[in-house]
Amino acid sequence: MTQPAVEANFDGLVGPTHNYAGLSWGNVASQSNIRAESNPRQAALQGLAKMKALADRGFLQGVLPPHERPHMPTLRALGYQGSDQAILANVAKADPVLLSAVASASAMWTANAATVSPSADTADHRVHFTPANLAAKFHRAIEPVVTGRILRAIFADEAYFAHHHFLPQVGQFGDEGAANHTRLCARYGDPGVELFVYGQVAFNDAAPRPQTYPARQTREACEALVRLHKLRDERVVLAQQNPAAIDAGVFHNDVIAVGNGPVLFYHEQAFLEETAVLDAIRQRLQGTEFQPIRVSSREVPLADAVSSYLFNSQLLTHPDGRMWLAVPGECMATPSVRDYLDHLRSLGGPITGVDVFDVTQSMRNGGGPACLRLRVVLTEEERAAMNHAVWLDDALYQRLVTWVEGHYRDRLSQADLADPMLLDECRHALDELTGILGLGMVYDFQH
Ligand code: SUG
Repeated sequence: MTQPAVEANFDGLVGPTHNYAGLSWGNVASQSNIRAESNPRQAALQGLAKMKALADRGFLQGVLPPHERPHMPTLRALGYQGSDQAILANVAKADPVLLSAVASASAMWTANAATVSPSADTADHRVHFTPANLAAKFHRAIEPVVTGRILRAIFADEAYFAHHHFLPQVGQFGDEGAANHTRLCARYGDPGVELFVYGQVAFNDAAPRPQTYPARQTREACEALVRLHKLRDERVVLAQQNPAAIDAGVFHNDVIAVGNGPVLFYHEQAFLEETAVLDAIRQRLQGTEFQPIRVSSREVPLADAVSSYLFNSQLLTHPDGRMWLAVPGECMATPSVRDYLDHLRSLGGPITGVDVFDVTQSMRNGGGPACLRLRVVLTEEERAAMNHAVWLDDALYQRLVTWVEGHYRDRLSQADLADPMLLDECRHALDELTGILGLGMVYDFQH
């Protein structure tokens, strides 16, 4: 007996240290904006505006908090000693790249926070969460501990929610979370097909893999997630990403494909074995009609898909049943993509509306609308059992805008990351935020 469920989107609130450090080899935008000045206040307000617009449209919208940055416990674990002030001065001099890494606001991209399996798919009928280990990049590998604490603080009731430790933090089990995971289903509350996409098979040197850029997710990690989340094999598809796409800058599958309900919107160069992937999904969806929407390279060249982030859009089902695509503004500045979106709207379904969002501050680091959100499908009982303070309504939106305006700087350079005042500002802001969101003490500095 399936229970009705809804999909909630939990967006990462951009942190006060949002900056451009060029830390992500393989992510073209991060590389091209290295050392540009950022505007953390504008970044956070852009993210909040997107959340508010989607909440106003009737979508269920939650908020996940930023992490504490610069992360002093990481610097201490690496041997830096003395007061926070002395450590910041020393690391800025000795290793400015390390300082940028521990100061990154990258936890904002919550599509990389965790993999989430709804209770309709799991053998014990609980919602399963595994924080992503983000082993491929040092600045991201320091996220999963606090991500785990935050998810437990929000989804605390073990009768409904199961939390796993993140996978071993080595490349062979590299896991980037929901960015490489899509769920296809008829209605959200029905058992779905979980599609896991990996960039390489770690324990087989002969298997195809990208030549230039790293494949961050492995098949071995996907297989572990399937076991941990107690998914039924006949409801799971494991697919390899096209290595050539990774080498063209598609560092996560959500830069080239997005699924929702029975629809998979994808570029023809997304998968290594396109036909086999589609066949497997179709077969496992059983009675449900699978609706792939394939975009060809002739319609949208791969380079345009990467620069516009067309596929990093949010594909959402409105409570009235219509499907919406929430695209980044960069799509409108890319002629092939703009033309394609006109064509898509003229098809008369399944995607009936397109909304454009300005998230340029995040886009300059390679994070589009879909990177900024973690999807969690929840039944009514599960919603009743969780922390309600994280739902974005008018009051929380106003409160968070005031909070951002009171605590965030409007310009930040790499040199500013060593400013001890920034560390203090960040701690004050986050201490207040845990109160607003009812999270308790999730940060190291609070202990
Ligand atoms: O991991 N960028 C992030 C972007 C993550 C996008 N997420 C999804 N596609 N779901 C990354 O590459 C850049 C940070 C810097 O260079 O300052 C960064 O971490």
